Amino acid sequence: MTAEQIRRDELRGWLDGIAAFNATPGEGITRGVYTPEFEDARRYVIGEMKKLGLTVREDCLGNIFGEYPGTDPNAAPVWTGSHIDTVPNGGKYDGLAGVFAGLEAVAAMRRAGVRPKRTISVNVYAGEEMSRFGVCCIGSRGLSGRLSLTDLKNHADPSGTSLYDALKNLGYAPEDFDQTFPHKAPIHASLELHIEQNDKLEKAGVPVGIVTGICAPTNMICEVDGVQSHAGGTSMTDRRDAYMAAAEMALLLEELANTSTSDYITGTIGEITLTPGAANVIPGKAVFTVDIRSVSAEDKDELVENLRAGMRAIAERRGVDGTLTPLNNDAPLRCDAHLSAVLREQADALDIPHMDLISGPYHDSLMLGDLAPAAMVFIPCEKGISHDRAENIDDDDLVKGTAVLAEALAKIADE
Ligand code: HGY
Ligand code: MN
Ligand code: MN
Repeated sequence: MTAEQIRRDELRGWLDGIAAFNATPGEGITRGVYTPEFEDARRYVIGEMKKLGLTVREDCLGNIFGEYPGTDPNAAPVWTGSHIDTVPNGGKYDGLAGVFAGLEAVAAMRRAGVRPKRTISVNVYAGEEMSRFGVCCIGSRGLSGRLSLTDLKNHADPSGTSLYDALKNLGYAPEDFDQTFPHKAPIHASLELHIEQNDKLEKAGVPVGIVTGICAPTNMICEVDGVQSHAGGTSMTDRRDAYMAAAEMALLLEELANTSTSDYITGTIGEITLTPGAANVIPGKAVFTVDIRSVSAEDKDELVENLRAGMRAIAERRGVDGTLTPLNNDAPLRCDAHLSAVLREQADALDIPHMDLISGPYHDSLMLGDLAPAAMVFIPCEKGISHDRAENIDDDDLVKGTAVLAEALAKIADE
């Protein structure tokens, strides 16, 4: 499949078509996992898979498997695909580019009469983004064995609805969880196309990136308990201000990430809630999220340890209580060297420039690396913007990335 054989308009049509399933029209894309928009988007993808003649399977977490059968049904399959859920007010391409690139890759094979030995399954993994249930990569985490039935029952959204009950209410059968997860049949390889979500490819003027390593998240919730009191009646020396303590802890996180010697490490606080949340009341409580990423587990663990110690010292000095509760602490993934070499060879054969890079964002491939050798191919996104309504791609880059993915899938599926 050369780039000319990849249908640019079909890819654009799918990306625009699925964008209709959105809770915030005109304000970016909001399609949280297990919401009505998500379920509509799942039905849309299943419909497009069936139009391509794929055999479609689903599981009780809402993962979808669109299978392009190989000539040897007993050979371990090759997986590709990504996610269709989004962050609030996010973009049109995070995850989606990989799902539709996978569909077009197998469609191009079918049009070219290419039927490899191994079945190629184009997958949609449910709930890749950090969800309202406080867990990310739900579908791929389940497949990899890092999620249990107990987790389904323990993870709940702010209304107190457990992930288990949310699945039941939608007609899934989470009671079958242990029969399905972790995925037991062997997988030969996993390849995922994704937008870079950074600006290295764009700055280098290169249309394709080969991912050498995927950073992994450590997500935690920090609760600071101080003393709620009057904003005017309490002197500055008498305060036990939960927010100011949280703010100092936030600056500590930033300083630790900035001064780390790691190849790639980030620290982010994306959400904070103050109680009671009134302009003339010193907050008695602050609850905030901590998101730490690194391509090195050791560097991440070291930052977490230094953060814990620093937070304790801040809490002591300010007379507040602080707790740091871990949600997940995932291991980074070094992408498979052989699969990455095949991707580079196919890009060279297609005369498509490429470069290696690390992925700061995590992806479903991080979990799938537990099941099979995994590799990723990136395409640029405009100014590196992602997780924002301004997220944008050049369709020519998506066509090139899809051609590289298609050629690599066909070759790997014939191994
Ligand atoms: O947050 C991430 O890295 C991914 O986009 N969910
Ligand atoms: Mn994302
Ligand atoms: Mn993504």
